[in-house]
Amino acid sequence: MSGEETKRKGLSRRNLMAATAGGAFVAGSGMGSNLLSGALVSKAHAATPKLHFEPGELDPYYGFWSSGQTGEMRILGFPSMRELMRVPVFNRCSATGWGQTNESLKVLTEGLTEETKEFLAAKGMKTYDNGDLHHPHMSFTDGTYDGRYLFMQDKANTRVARVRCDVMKCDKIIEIPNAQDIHGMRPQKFPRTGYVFANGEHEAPLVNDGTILDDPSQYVNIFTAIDGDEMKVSWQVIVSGNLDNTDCDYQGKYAFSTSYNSEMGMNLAEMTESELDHVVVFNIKAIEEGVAAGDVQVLNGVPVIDGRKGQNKKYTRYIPIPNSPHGVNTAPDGVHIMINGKLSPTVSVIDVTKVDALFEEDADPRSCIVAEPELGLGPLHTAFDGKGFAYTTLFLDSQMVKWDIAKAIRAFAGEDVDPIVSKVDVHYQPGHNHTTMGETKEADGAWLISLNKFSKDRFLNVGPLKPENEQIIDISTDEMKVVHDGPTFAEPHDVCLVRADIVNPVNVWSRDDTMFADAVAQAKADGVDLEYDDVVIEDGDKVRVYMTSVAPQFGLEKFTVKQGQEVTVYVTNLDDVDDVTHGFSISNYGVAMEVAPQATASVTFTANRPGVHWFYCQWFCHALHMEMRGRMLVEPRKA
Ligand code: RUQ
Ligand code: CUA
Repeated sequence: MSGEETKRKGLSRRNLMAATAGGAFVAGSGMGSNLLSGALVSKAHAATPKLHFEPGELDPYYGFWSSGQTGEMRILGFPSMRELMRVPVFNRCSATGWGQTNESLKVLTEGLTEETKEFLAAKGMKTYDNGDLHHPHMSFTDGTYDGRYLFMQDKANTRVARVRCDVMKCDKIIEIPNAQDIHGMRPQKFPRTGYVFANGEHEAPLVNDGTILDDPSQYVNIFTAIDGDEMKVSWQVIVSGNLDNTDCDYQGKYAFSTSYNSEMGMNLAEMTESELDHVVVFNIKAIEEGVAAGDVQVLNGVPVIDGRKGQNKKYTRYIPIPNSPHGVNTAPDGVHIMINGKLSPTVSVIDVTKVDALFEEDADPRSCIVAEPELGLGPLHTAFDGKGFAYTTLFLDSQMVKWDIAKAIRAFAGEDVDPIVSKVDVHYQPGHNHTTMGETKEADGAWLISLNKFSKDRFLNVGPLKPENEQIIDISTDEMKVVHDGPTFAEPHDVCLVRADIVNPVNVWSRDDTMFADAVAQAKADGVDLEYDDVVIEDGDKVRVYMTSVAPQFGLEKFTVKQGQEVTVYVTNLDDVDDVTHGFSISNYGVAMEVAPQATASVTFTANRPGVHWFYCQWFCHALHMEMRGRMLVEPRKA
């Protein structure tokens, strides 16, 4: 139903929304028992779902957002765009103490290679302080989100992280050896995750120890399969050309990665020289067999397969694609994979049922391409509504284009049909776009969001550094309509929009959670019961302070240490009530951490500043929150 039609019937979209407000949100289906007449109800199935939410009303979707160079993951309610939480991952967080608590430092350091640990130690660092998180994706079971984990990569320091969806905290970060700068990353969709596939974007010598320097002919790029349950690298593949984005099919057979630098150029002119770049197809089963058969070199403990052009054709195939392709997006129909052209105005459509044939001798590598519609300038990413339509961002045109996949296939076969349904301006320069559940077999077509790199004049001016802009688009009719502008800080590349019923976090920690297992073990060794005892244990140069907390009091009103001692404070939050989080901050010591209900958190520091230092709860928890404090007395070292 177009806007025109609705007006003719004297029923504006606003009225339609009002008529359905308060009713349960039913994605893309009939609006149920609303006030509309029977005739209008049947037409109303395509009406705009609810965008505005009353105070206290919950969103129908979670949005898990990346934050680019900020390095954290953000959780928003969608489509209200209310920011719910920031989950620190590769960054530091002043509020939660991520990067300073022992629990977070374990996550941030245990997955680093020995070489990186040594490099950082020489700089006086335990882990990196920055990250560049582009792509958050939820784990899958049978082709749809399963609410277990979120995986995400760090382009800046070649890492992959996992966030537990039960507590919404990062529990694993691993550095990917041999590869350089992980960009594209996707979890396996079928039968389950399983693997997390990760692309090394930047070219480097395979053993990058300085032996080879300015000799690009010896550079390679590495594709990595990570075991998402164990968070360990399973295997890697050396490829020709670089790797940008990746996605995989719904059969569990193939992964696909774009390469914009098939030239292996070292500067812009060289990287964009060739008219044709490629997509690499990874044959997962053949690679697993090759690894099992020992057709590998083992580098840094990882089996590495040679999948370069002209090598073992059973492992990889290279499909020529015009000019610097970027995004890879698998359609919910389970058949089509969209390769977004970037410098080419086209999207190349791969039919996965034709990919088996590519691995036969003398196969035409382009024989799996079943459409290549010309859509506009700068196609970067494509989203789907589960109804046969695709939505592609046009970076250079600052537009979203809606197109018909079946018509594009017919046009490619020679028929005179135009696959383009409509275009809408977005503001400005869109990168990723997303539909609700659109990266799964359960794509519901309720909403589309465009993640725009520039906001320019859309908001109050905040100086030379401007926010990005995220726009929600109504796709209930053929003509798309921008219905929401949302400024956002650096830089949400990507998001996954997950139906709320799939995600079920807990309200309080379980006392046997692995996150603070080390603290529990240390307490046990010290004969301390974390849930009852408030004690100070001196152990040579080390002091361990064990403290409970119940709003509005810490278990200790003071503790005394000697200047120069290494102090570890363990705080256990005994409050068993939703949302009663405490904090622990020591003034002028740079110490702060979050202690959520039923959690233990710990922090270690050297007491090198004598005097009276108040520790206080920095998380507002009670009417007497200000009084929730105590003293750390640091005795000066005797001269
Ligand atoms: S990439 S704007 Cu880092 Cu996801 Cu395409
Ligand atoms: Cu406890 Cu504020």
